[in-house]
Amino acid sequence: MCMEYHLRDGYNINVMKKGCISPGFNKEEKMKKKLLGTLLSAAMVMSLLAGCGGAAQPAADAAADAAATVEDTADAAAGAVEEAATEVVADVEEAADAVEGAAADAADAGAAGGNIKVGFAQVGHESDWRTASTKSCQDVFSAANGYDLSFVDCDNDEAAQKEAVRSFIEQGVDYIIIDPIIATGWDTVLTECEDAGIPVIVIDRTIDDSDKYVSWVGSDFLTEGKAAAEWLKAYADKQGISEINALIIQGTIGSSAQIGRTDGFQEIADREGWTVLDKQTGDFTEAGGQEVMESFCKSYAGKFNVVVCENDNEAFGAMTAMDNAGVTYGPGNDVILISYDACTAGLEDVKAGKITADFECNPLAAPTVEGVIKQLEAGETPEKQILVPDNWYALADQIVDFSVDGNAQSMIEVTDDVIAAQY
Ligand code: GYE
Repeated sequence: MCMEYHLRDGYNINVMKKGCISPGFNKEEKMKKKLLGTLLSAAMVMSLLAGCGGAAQPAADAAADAAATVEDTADAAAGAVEEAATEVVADVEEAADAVEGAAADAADAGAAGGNIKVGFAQVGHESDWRTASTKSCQDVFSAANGYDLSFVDCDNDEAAQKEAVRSFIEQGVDYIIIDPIIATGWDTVLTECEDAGIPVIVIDRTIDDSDKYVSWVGSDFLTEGKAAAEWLKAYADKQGISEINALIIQGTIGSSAQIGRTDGFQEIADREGWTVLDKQTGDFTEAGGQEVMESFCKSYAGKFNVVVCENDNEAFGAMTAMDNAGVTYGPGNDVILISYDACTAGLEDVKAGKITADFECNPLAAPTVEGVIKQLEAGETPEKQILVPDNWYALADQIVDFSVDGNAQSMIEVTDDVIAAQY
C-alpha cells in the first residue's frame, strides 16, 4: 500500500510513502517498453534481410541507430517523469506535515484555552471516603477549571475498571487517572495507555505490578496500620490491659488499602504477641461490616476485646451488629473499637464515645493530582510517589504518646470544630 492514514485530533491526513511509484509513472514505462519492442523487432528483420543480400545492410544499421536513439529518448523522458513524481511526493508530504502541525497546534491551543480531557476510573461508591474523593475530583477537574472530565464509577468491578481505561484511550483523552480497585493485574492495560501516549496518574490505592504510570498520589496505608497498632499498645498499657484478642474486618481483599492496614497492624500484633482471632472482609461497606460482625459475635462471643474495622463504614455496620448482640464498645466499655478514614460521620462517633480511635486517610488528593498534570503540561517531570499526609484522632482521654518506626506521632483531639472542618 502506498497510502498511510495519519489520524490525529480528528483530522485524516493521507500521506504518500517515500519510494512509491505513482500510477501515471507506470503508464510512461509501459509506453516506452512497447515502442522499444516495435523498433527492435524492425531492426532484427532488417539485419536478417541484410544477411541474405548486402544491399540491405545500411537500412538495418539505420534502424538499429534509430532504435538506440528512441531508447535514449524514452529513458530521458522516464527520468524526467520519475523526478517530477518524486517532487510531487515530497510536496504532498510537506503539505501533510504542515496540516498535521496545524492540527496539533490547534489541539494545544484548545487545551491551553481550557479543554484538557481527563478520564477518571473511580473504584465505586462504597463509602463516605469514596464520596468525598469523587466530589474532590469533580470539583477540581470541572469545566470551570478548564477540564473535560469523563468520570466512570466502576462499582468495585475490576473488569469494568479496565474497560473504563480502554474507553478513555478510545476517546483520546489527554490524561487518565486510576484509583485501582486492586493492586495487581495492571501491566497490560497500562502498556496500552503508554502505546497510545496517554500519561496515567494513579490516585489513592497503589498499583503494585507495573510502573507504567507517571505518579501515584495517596496515603501510606502500611503506616496507618502500624499507627493503629502502636496506639493500641500505648493505650492498652495506660489502661492496664495486658491481653489483646482482636478481630479484624478487612477492606476489599487485594486492594492496597486493605493490604497495608492489615499487614501494618499484624506486624505489631506479632511483635507484641497479641492474638488475632479472625480476619474477614467487609468490602469497605457498612452492610459488609455488619454481616461480618454478626458472624464474629456468634463465633467469638465473650472472647474478644478489640475490633479493628478497616474503614468507618464497616465500623458503622459493626456497631449495629454489636448493639444487636449486646456487646458494648468505645472508651470504658467491653470492646476497643478502632477505625480508619476519619470522615465526618466517623469523627462524630469518636466524639460520641463509640469509636475509640480513628486513623485518617485523606481523600482530598485531587488538587495534588492536578498539580501533577500542570507539571506535565509545563514539560516538567513530577515525583513518582507523592504522599498525602494523614492525622490520627481520639478524645482527650484516649490520646497517648506513641511512635511508628521510631517517629513520634501526634494525635488530634476530636471537637465540634474539628468535625465541622472535616470532609
Ligand atoms: O479507606 C475506604 C474506601 O482506598 C483508602 O477505600 C481507600 C479506601 C477507604 O472505600 O473507605
